[in-house]
Amino acid sequence: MNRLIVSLLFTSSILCSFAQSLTTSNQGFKNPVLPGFHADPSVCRVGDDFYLVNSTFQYFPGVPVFHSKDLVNWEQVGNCLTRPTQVDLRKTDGNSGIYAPTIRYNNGRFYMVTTVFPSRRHFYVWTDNPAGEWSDPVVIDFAIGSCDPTLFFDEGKCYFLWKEGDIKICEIDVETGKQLGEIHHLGVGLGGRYPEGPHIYKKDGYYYLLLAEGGTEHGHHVNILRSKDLFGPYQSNPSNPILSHFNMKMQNSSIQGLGHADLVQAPDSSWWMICLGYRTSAYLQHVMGRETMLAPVKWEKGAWPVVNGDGTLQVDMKCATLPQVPLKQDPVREEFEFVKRNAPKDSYHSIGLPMGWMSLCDPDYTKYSLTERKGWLRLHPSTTDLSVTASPTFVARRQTELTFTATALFDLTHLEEGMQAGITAYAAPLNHYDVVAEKRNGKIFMKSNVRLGQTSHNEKEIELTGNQAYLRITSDKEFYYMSASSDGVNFTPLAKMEYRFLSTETIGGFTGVMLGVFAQQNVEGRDGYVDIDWFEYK
Ligand code: 6LW
Repeated sequence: MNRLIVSLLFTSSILCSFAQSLTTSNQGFKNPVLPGFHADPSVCRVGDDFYLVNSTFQYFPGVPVFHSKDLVNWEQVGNCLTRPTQVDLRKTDGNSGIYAPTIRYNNGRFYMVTTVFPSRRHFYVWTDNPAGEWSDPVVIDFAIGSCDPTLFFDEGKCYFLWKEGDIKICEIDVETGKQLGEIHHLGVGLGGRYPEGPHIYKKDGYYYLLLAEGGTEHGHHVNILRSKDLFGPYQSNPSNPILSHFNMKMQNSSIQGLGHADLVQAPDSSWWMICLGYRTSAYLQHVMGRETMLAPVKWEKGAWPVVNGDGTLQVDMKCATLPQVPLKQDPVREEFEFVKRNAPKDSYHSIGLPMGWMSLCDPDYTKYSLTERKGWLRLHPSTTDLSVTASPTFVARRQTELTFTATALFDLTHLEEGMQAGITAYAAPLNHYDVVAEKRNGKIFMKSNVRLGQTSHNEKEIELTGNQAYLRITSDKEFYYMSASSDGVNFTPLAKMEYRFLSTETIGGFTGVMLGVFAQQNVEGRDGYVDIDWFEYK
């Protein structure tokens, strides 16, 4: 009888997994797989689990950690840099802070190695649980300068690579970060601008060196070389570049700037490449920063890898995928319920904000509360203005689509005279479009504020009726539109401003527009504050 039950159970489990494989689509996906400002992606696999990290520059917490079972559907499970003792981001901006990270796994430990600017110090943190807290930094003290470090584990040894003029490599003691052995030079790829983002893979008796060249603009592309000896000399793939949109075929693609890639093999032995790219809008400019893209790779034994057939990728990818495991979608309306995490007091995670929300530089956690009024985000204003390169009272999530509507509901009962609070499409301290509620002579006004370089302009303001303010920013790929309402139904247009003046091409730097809320005041020591009931993004 038992034998019969066991065989029935076994048969049913086979049928279930077969049925499951039929129900979850193995066909096609949309790029970017991580939309919005998710630059410099790096990926690794442990068993059936993929983990991916991105650069974050002046934003804190730094280096988000994403998890996936299929490389298409990703869930943010943590951040590598959550404590000010791990990294000093004071006064950093879109050209400094945390540059490209690499995530690797070895012997039960995850490692994330990166570089902090302006010191250009390379360091890594490690953990055995990527969704938890990561270690304090292990600083690489023998190599200061440039960026894009990576780790390569081979035959029980750990190698540290980085770009400093050319691509350099040396063995390190992974417990201490100390240099072991001499520094070897792996060249500059094929001689394109800015050889960077190196990674090494060992396959079929070769060491493969993958790197980006051309700079992270339209000329960006990826080359691969190989050698039988880890320290070279490396021979170039005759079919380089293996990934590029810098050609006539892709000159009109809505995705440009492909580069900074990493390769990973799936449990079914298929190979995949993640990389960065950006989606252009008007004037071939982009506002959302560099986003994470995915492409299939054909990598036969002893052959060179071929990315998606011809080294290009599309928004609508038609290729077969791994069995897709759809994830719970982010809520359209963030209700600011406190999220309990096993985090120490000095971790940003102790504030209880949902994953994906970030502040600037070195935030004062006491300015943010999800517990003083349950279900509301309370912001205590600071005298640090949004237009200062520091840490204003500000928290934001990425703009992930070209067109959107972002609305937040503010309770301004405790807004003091001279205080301001609002919603912002923030690209940089001197490049943001805001809808601001301000208390003046006992009355509350809602106004647009456009900050562009040395210019700050308030186009229009209306008086608030009551204490509940609905502040809104929408976009249509040409303009951002600022509007406000006292009842959440009738919105008064206040201003519109060109998309392009928040683009990377206009501002420079390496980040993308963030949509968030802020509070500021012109004098210290006031005990006013604002409460935000929800933030809706669709
Ligand atoms: C990063 C470099 C790059 O260090 O841009 O696109 C730099 N690639 O690899 C900043 O993201």
